[in-house]
Amino acid sequence: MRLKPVYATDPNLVDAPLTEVPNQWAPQQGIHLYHFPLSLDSQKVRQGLEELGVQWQSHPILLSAHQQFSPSYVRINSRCVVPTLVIDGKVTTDTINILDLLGARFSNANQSFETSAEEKELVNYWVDKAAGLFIEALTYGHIDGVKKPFPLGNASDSGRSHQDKVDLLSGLIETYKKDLTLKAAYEKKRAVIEATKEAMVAPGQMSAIVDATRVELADLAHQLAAGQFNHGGWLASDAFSLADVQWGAVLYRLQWVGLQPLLWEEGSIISAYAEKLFAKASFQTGVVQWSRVGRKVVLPTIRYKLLKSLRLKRDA
Ligand SMILES: N[C@@H](CCC(=O)N[C@@H](CS)C(=O)NCC(=O)O)C(=O)O
Repeated sequence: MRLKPVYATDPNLVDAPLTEVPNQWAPQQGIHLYHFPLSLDSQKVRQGLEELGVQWQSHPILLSAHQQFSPSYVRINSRCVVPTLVIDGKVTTDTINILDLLGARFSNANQSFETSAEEKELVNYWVDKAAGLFIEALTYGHIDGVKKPFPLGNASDSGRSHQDKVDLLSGLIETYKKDLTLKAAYEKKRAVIEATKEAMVAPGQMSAIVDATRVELADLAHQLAAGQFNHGGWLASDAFSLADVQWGAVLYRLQWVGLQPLLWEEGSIISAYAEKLFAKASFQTGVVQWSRVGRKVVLPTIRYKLLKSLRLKRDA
């Protein structure tokens, strides 16, 4: 039974994270983030950038229009996922890896994410725990009694959106069969999506994933009560850390998809922690302001699709 995302459990199925790898297809100057407004991992990295006070250029990759599969993007991130960070033509992938790099490069300026050596171990433990939650399944999978918000409502249809991606990738593998780099990226991605879909639709899977998540949240409540949070600090340290960046986006997502009543009690220590996380200016700028679905996702997607069809008509 699969209870965690492929990226957290199967390093052999996905391309290894890149750290500052020169890439001729990437912008050669400045700090650039390729991201999707509603993506959980993009939310984490945007908050990290805000927290560190880093100026960055935004490149939205519309997952709603499957832009993560466009050849120009796949040449930068062969995992076909967001986010991707580019600094002066050098590519860094994988959310945990990107946040570590940002912390190492930019934390001196304002001491953000600085934790003691003992705290660091605990911070990493809670970073990995958040990254191991199967948020993709909880977001898209059908859960009895839970009505997903717009625009997810339709996608929560027993793996239909994942099957659409598998079909699209099969077409791309055929189209790009002579470009071995693209072909390999699409084949790997198709295998990841097939494994993810299976983990959402097989009988009993979704309820097992909900139960496993509830256990993790009980651990979270325990740590909050026993650790620094109870003394005016944060999850794993006195100062705000990368563990808090991870959990802020996670709790916000679980609330948004209507899972809070199944996972933690209203008014509990988790709610108090969530409130403190969501009140941070970096969270408001990096996460909340990008969550306006109409303006940030629906309109850009319509615009992109219209332009694409106009271009196709013109070329015909
Ligand atoms: N944690 C991995 C995976 C990231 C990931 O799964 N990103 C999602 C959005 S949060 C995505 O791009 N999904 C698009 C797709 O799988 O087609 C990483 O940071 O590289």
